[in-house]
Amino acid sequence: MNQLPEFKASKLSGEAVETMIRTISDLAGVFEDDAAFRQIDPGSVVYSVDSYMPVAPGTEGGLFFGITHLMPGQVGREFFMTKGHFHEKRDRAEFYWGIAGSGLLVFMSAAGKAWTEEVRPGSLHYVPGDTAHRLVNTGDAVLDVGACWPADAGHDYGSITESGFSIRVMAGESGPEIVHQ
Ligand code: M6P
Ligand code: ZN
Repeated sequence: MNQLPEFKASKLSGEAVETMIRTISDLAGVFEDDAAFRQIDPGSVVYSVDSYMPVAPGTEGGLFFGITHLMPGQVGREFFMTKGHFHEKRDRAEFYWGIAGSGLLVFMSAAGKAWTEEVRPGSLHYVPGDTAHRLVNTGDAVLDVGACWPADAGHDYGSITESGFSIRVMAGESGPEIVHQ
């Protein structure tokens, strides 16, 4: 029998668990400060995602489970963040929950209205359908965040790649600042 996946502390393990790594070079065009971006080693890991996908992607009614490990860091004044996405099937929702570290979850409606929720150990976040979502690590430790999403949600990165989110999270004099675009 296959070893079942195990979720302990912030680690997801087991032979069915897949790991995806995103380096700074995978995030070209995401951060505002291009000069600062070019100074970072292209192979630097910004985040990894461990996922357990018990059914094939696209399976209606199925669920996926993942943990994102987002490194602390900045590109210029802007905090490290995930690419962020809408779901390909736009009405699909998702749960995120904070496990370790501190940060913000940025939401954006299809009309471009953005808002945030604070992510900390134990925080629970419902991402409604038709809403883009991105994690930002505003702390100095790894931000570990769990996620559960429908197997047929898919990822739509296109509109984010084109126009980004309507807010950015930057390091200010006295903590994180939300800058409207
Ligand atoms: C969470 C889930 C995944 C997503 C990952 C990284 O674990 O939402 O579906 O892939 O975060 O986010 P992104 O795909 O935006 O890089
Ligand atoms: Zn999602």
